[in-house]
Amino acid sequence: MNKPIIILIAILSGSAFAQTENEWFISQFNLLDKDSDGYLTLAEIQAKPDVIRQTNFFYQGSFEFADINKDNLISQAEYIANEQDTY
Ligand SMILES: [Ca+2]
Ligand SMILES: [Ca+2]
Repeated sequence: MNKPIIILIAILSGSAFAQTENEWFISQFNLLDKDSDGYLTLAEIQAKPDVIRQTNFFYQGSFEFADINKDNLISQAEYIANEQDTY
């Protein structure tokens, strides 16, 4: 009877880790989103070089790369997808 409980704990702790990682990305996103409209503009990103240094935006052309739908805005989903990419 113990086995399902152990598996359940393993699943829960796995998702808890992913949750923590996403929460970190969202907290960084919110720091960058100066007008809190849920999107990052290039100006908003350039305004926070200290935050950007800790993200995947810290290289030339990264804004264009992260902007998947090419609307010149980085949504929270686009931001998280870009941060989850490892180079
Ligand atoms: Ca914004
Ligand atoms: Ca976009």
